[in-house]
Amino acid sequence: MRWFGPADPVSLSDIRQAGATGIVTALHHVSNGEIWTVEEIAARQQEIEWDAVRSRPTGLRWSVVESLPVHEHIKRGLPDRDRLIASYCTSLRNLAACGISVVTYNFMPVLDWTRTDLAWEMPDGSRALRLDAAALAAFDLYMLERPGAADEYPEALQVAARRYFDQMSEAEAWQLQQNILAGLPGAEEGYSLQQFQAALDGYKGIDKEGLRENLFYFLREISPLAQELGIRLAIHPDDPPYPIFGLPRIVSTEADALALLAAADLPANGLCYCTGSYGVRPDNDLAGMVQRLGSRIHFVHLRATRREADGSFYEADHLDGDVDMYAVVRALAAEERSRSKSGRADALIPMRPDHGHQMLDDLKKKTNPGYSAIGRLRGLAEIRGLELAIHRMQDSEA
Ligand code: DNO
Repeated sequence: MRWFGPADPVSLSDIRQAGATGIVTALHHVSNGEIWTVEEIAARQQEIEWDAVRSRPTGLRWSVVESLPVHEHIKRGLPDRDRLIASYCTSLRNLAACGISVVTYNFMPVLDWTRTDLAWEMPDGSRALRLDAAALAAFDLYMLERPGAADEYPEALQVAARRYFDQMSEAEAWQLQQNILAGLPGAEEGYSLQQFQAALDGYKGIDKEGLRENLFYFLREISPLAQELGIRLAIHPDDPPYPIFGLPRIVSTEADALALLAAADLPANGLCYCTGSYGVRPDNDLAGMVQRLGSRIHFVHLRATRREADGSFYEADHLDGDVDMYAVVRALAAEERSRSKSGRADALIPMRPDHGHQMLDDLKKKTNPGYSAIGRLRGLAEIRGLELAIHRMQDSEA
């Protein structure tokens, strides 16, 4: 399970009790572009793995880094990118020296994941994250007033956005802006409206092809080193998996994934397979992608969304979204089996239950949106049960 470090209201002990064994975390206090030193990595590792009060191992391991962030200047291909990539490589070397071998990152310009509503009420009273297409357009068209934005939305959505905007109270408008710009858990940046527009302007002249070239450049630089160090790189897909705010997106589909894997064709250059992100697009065949790309999947996020007619979506229960979770887990289990047959050292693919509803006791607590304890515990428990049953079935078939 993911842990945001000492400030996370969900403790390591909570995570252990949820049934997790691996910790997914980052040095969130080190700013983007700075080097992760061996001292800092080892100290965090010690905190996760050693129970100092009882003088014994906690039973947890820091198994995955999420994320080692990629600097905006690398994404934009600015002249100082070589220096920044060299720092990134030093961090990879330091992680390898500490025995950490899976590193997640993303190549989304400006914003990490984006939602408009962080407490959408489900019929059972729990709360979910949601992206409302009209709210996003309302923010873009009437609050940010981004030049050229109107050309990017279909007529019907512009009308819905206007209605949405006109109905909002000032407090709701402020909340919407916060939800989009303040940075969701794990994001490194937060912006004011002006800062945001300036950050968007930084991508003027960078289209899909340009951004892709910058990713490929980065991958060609870091993949051979990762391969040599025994580090498996896992790129997180775009969330949502389509362009927003006029920014190009390049990790949204199977074709995108294939292209980036081919750009540096080494096993180390791989994917973070996030079913919640890829699954927002009906044209992504989620189980088929595991069958076809499986050997390069180094980390898995399991989560399901439900799509709505206008492009909105919300985060459903893990087993109750548009994702066929049974088919995905079955394909992953088959991939693990084939790895283990061929003697691959990484036969077990790390997985975390991604997000969860705010529910039960957590409704009374301050929680990190998407990252409260109980909803994720529920997701983990359901997925582990599913996995166990699939393993048993595959055993009896073998
Ligand atoms: C959201 C997460 C993302 C992810 C980064 C990876 O819950 O999936 O923030 O960690 O995009 O770099």
